[in-house]
Amino acid sequence: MKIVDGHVIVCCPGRNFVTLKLITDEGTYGIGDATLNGRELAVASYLEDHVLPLLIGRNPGRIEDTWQYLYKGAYWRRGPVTMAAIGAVDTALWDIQGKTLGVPVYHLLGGPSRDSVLVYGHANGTDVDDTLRAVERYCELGYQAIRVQSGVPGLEGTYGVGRGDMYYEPAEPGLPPEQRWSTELYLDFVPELFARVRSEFGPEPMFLHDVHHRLTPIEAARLGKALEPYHLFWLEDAVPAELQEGFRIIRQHTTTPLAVGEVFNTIHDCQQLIQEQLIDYIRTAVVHAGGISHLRKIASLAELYHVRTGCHGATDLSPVCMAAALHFDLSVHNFGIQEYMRHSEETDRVFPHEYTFERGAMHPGDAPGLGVDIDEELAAEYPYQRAYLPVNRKLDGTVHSW
Ligand code: KDG
Ligand code: MG
Repeated sequence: MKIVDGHVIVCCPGRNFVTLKLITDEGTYGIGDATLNGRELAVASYLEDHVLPLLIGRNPGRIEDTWQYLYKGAYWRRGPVTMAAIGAVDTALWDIQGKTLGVPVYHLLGGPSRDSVLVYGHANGTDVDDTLRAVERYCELGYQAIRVQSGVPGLEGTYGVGRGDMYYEPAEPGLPPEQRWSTELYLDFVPELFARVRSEFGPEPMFLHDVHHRLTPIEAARLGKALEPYHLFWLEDAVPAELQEGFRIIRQHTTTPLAVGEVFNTIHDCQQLIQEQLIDYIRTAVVHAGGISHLRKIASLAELYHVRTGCHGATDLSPVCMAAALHFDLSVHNFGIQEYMRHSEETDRVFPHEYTFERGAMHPGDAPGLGVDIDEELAAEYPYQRAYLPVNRKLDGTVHSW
């Protein structure tokens, strides 16, 4: 079998997505997500201009060889654009392989290690009462694990507080919006928020919180310690993770479990974090960390060190990535949890899929391949719209991590 054709589809059914489609001489095709929020066209060009010409004539069954060919063969390694492009090719090749053999991709990955995949949803509100109402609605929807984010009194626009109801979309059409930040106000507020959440909902639900890279290690240590009485499932992205050894400081001070990795692209970004057992959950995503093949290597390293997976699953990762993540999650032994920020109805219509949600858990379905498709005619009705993630500044105007 040979790859004879391929193209990139950029569409905006409520938000931008980049999708790679590879077609074989037997008529089978596979798809992969290549969406990099706010930098979508860079990956589209990388694929169209530099990668697609290399794939024509290749055997789609040579998944690992193609990965190595694109990674080592480019000479220029790593980075989000390169790795999203390689991730899209890898995902599409697993899809083709599953369809060719007539089995769901998880069967090719060793079969199911569990019956279904625990997911967490996103409760957010402009203040504590609003957030508590959102948590209640997620509990009613059957979620067992819920990420809790709330507006911080005194700050306009906080990470994780969405524009819509039960929905969170940070990218804005046009130029990047700016938000304001105060570490002091945030650190005073978050323990109060979780004290209220636990007192209203009791010990049972699993609660998560995302700091979104905004603290220094010692500030993160203080927050982790203050949150210990509320037994978080995890505290996410407590610090910007370029400095892996910075996590030692957090770890020395708190038993709150730590998660990180949604912006990582390779195993090299988390090697020290995993080997020194500085984290509990690794959040690398299929789309941004080189596809299913590379994620399995990260999971295997993590398994040795009691680190579990917790794949990123925000709305800016398309349903193609979501499907691929669910096949990975179902099969990998050291799975922890999967993020599930539900997509809009428009997005779901453009990407029909087999995956299902029931009582706080998901299943990828049993269709051959990934069990997800793209309706290209419908996608064409939603052309790309330039959009950016916000930029964050401290109250004195200094640029801060968003
Ligand atoms: O594009 C950025 C989003 O994916 C990110 O802000 C979402 O932090 C995020 C999360 O945990 O889902
Ligand atoms: Mg996050």
